[in-house]
Amino acid sequence: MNHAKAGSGSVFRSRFALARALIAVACLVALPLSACTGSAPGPGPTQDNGPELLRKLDLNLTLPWSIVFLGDGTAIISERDTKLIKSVRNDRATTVGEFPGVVPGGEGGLLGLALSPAFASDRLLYAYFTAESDNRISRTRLEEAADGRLSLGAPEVIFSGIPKASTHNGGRIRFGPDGFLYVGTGDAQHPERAQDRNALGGKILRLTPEGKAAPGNPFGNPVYSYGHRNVQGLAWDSSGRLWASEFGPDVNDELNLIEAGGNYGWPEVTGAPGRAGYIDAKVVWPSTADASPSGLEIVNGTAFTCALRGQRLWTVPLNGETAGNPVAYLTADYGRLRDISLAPDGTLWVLSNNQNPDFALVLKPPGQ
Ligand SMILES: [Ca+2]
Repeated sequence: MNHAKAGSGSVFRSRFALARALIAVACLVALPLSACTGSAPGPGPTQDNGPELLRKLDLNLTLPWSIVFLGDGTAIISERDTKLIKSVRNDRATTVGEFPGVVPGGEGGLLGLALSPAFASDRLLYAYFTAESDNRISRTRLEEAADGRLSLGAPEVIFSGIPKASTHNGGRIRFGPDGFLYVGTGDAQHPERAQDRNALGGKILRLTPEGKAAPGNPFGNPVYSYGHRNVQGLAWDSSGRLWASEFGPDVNDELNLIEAGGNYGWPEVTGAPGRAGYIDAKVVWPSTADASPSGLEIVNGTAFTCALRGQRLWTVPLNGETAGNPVAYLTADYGRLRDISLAPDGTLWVLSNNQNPDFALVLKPPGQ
């Protein structure tokens, strides 16, 4: 499970207990509504302006983890445990191929996908996956035959050494508007790694397309931000700000606004306690039973994040650097939701995570 107790010692447990108590008090007396209302959202500005479900695609998927789109609207999907890359055209899924080198286990396996910003010319598909001894990123050409059939070329490992474990493997990858590859990692059950700027666990990394530390990184290494527990979603707003979703421990799932060099607290603090030296989350879901936010997308000033344990789609109105009151949709109607991605036709596709079997929901975002 995503929310296995992370702290193995009493130090962590006591800190969480203290954090819970402080947050409970703060929510009663001081913090703005947005930081406290995740468990019982009231009517918000987007309440009557939410996404509209257009159709459910029974694609017979098995634990899909990530979805990206080619320019022609073809969906490319990873399946965590089967190690398969699948494509969806005309509402039907086809196996493209097995991604080499994947060793599934627990929450690990074939995880995040990203397309090269120059995909039209280089046709490179990037994948973050769990291997024998680590989590790593490979890229491979996504070849297309004259008849339209897709296939995978020979993979090239561009980055390795991200710690793996049965839980907290991170796995989301996405190219930013600056052309660099951002990577969400997890602490892999070693919370202390998150505060070590020279360790790869519990971070957002920023890499060149070839897998080197991107120029301008705050610490002269691959690390872009730190103090994360298990980053699961990455998206940029229309002004180029990076937002990230993250699993909390048994409390305090987070939506964060990411700054280069920022310390997001784990394992010292979670949520938004206002402690000096740590950046507060913009949205805190006090109960992970309501959230466990995974894939993240931002459309027309609204952040959409899929909830696994919470079995719903959360929407959060963004206004500059401020996040408003989260509002839930699809609650418990479709089970666990894993990833969300904007298609070229302006629809939002959501992947389920139920293994019975899994499907995609096609939504019309508000304002489209
Ligand atoms: Ca945090």
